[in-house]
Amino acid sequence: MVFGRRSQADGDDPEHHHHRGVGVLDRFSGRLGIGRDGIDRVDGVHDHGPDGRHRRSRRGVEPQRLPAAGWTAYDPTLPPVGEGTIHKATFTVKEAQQEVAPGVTQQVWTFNGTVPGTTLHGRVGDTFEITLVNDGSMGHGIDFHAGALAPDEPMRTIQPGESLTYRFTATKAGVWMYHCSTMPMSLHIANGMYGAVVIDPPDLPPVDQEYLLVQGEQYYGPAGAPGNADKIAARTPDAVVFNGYPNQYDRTPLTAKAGQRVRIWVLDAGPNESLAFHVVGAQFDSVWKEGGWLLRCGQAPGQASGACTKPGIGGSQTLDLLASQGGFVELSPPAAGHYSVVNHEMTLAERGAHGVLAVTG
Ligand SMILES: [Cu+2]
Repeated sequence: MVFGRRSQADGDDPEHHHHRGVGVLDRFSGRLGIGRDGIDRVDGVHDHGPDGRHRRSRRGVEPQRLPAAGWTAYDPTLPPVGEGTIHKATFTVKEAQQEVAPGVTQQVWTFNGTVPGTTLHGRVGDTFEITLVNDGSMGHGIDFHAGALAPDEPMRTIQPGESLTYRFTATKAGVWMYHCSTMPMSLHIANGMYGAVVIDPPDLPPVDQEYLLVQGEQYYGPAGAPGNADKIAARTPDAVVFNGYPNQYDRTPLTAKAGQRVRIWVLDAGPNESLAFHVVGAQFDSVWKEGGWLLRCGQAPGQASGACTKPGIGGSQTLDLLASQGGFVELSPPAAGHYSVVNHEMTLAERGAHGVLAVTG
């Protein structure tokens, strides 16, 4: 099954949305390093252009700024597995102007118009038949890590107006990256050409809340232009983001109830930075990384729910992922509160790889 979507929650009421966002950000302003006077503590001070006009800091997002009216968060909910074992989808490459951070508009390159691109979710053994259509202005291609095959033909670059069919069978579980296969890949990925294919392990128990966070990086070029290749080469991202937009889940948090079982799938799409995935106030009782359990909560035989009835002695604080790697963590928030979801490489959290899991009683 395929899904490409934006959350509709709050989408009809940007005013309400923004009010809620401001409150959440205020609550976490200290942690984000943003003072109430609006001065950006991430870089220390703003710099000023030669004409004396206030300019963006060279690096560091400005989370106190509001997104444009009508902005909605990328839906972090993992879409359900589709019916059947053969999943067909069209991935259309589109180059478009998008607000990639509050007050920052760039030309993004996308699969199906969103960053990350359409999420695919299936089971081990499923076959995916993807038609790639290049509606852009330059060559693009695609590489699905979820299937093993000779890359020569399916991963070839196609020119504007061309299409190809990419067929693979997902023989192994994982949260697999896909990305544009055209050089320079660092630029094509940084500009938004990445996404996830989630293939469930066969015995995965259901949980109460299941989310997917894909980390990406932003290297701003001039307004309305693609990303800056020099910044990419220097590995100096302006922002590091979950699901395409810095700090978006500070404004529109992930949600759960106290005691519920929460699974968060995470993928580090890079192109360059790593991800030390941590949830403030929580401990992971189960961690699955790159095809296997690092830690697993005891499950009673035939147990229908995902409840952790035989918790083990060991716990985990952080799932470590290099560019392209993925996995999931499971946790049960013990009480109502606001649990920050962060890249614990703190400089990257302060550049936007930060959100909130809002837990109610
Ligand atoms: Cu591309």
